[in-house]
Amino acid sequence: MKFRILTLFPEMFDAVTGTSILGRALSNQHIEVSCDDIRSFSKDKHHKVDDAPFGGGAGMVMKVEPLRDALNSKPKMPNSSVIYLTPKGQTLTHEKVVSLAKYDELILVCGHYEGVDQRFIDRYVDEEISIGDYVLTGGELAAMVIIDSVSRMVNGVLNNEGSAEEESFSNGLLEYPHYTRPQSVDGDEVPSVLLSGNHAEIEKWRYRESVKLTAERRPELLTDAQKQALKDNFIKKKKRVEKRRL
Ligand code: 4GX
Repeated sequence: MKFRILTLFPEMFDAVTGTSILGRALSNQHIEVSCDDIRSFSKDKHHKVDDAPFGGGAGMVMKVEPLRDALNSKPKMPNSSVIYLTPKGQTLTHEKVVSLAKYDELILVCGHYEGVDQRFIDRYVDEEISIGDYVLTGGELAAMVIIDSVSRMVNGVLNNEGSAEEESFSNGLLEYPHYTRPQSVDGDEVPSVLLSGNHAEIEKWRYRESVKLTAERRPELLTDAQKQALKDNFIKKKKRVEKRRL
């Protein structure tokens, strides 16, 4: 997977290229990250990349020509998508991340100021994506969220086989809680089922914890079947309590 970024602040991307899992993915050539500095494509003597909005109003708008020339400075791969990061875009979800991972190249356009001239978006952008309903100072951090989340869906990037599948959202649920050594810390114990060695019971416990947590925090993620299972369980428990009382 190749990520190509059009930005006014290429040095910001050192944050994702130098470290940890993405650093290794780069050295292993599972992913590739390159930046094109939009300012270096300005033909203006002051390297101007923005101008006042037609119609008036506050702030500045990024000009078409430097963005266009930066984009056209390299050939696109055949299976690529040009993405503009903006709060107006489709909100990023796990499903969207998975579908973006199918491209060979993602070209990420990072805007600043009040945004970019609409004519650049209309002519060159394939899709607009938002990473959430809040406003950043520029598109760079949003582009890094795309790079990070899409990279881990690329084969070979995560070394522990299957772990991208096993976690939150791949099964549509929030993840069950995790524990590690020591077995007791400050009087807080690990749930005993996890020490039992009974893998079928452990799997059941984890699934139930996932469903319980999702019901508490993100009930909208539960399927009708999962909600029904929770209700059935609740009724069963109530009946057990009633039986004990008799
Ligand atoms: N998810 N930003 C884009 C420039 C801008 C301003 C106004 C269009 C209209 C963001 C987000 C985000 C900050 C990137 C403003 N573009 N990007 N930038 N939320 O907040 O992706």
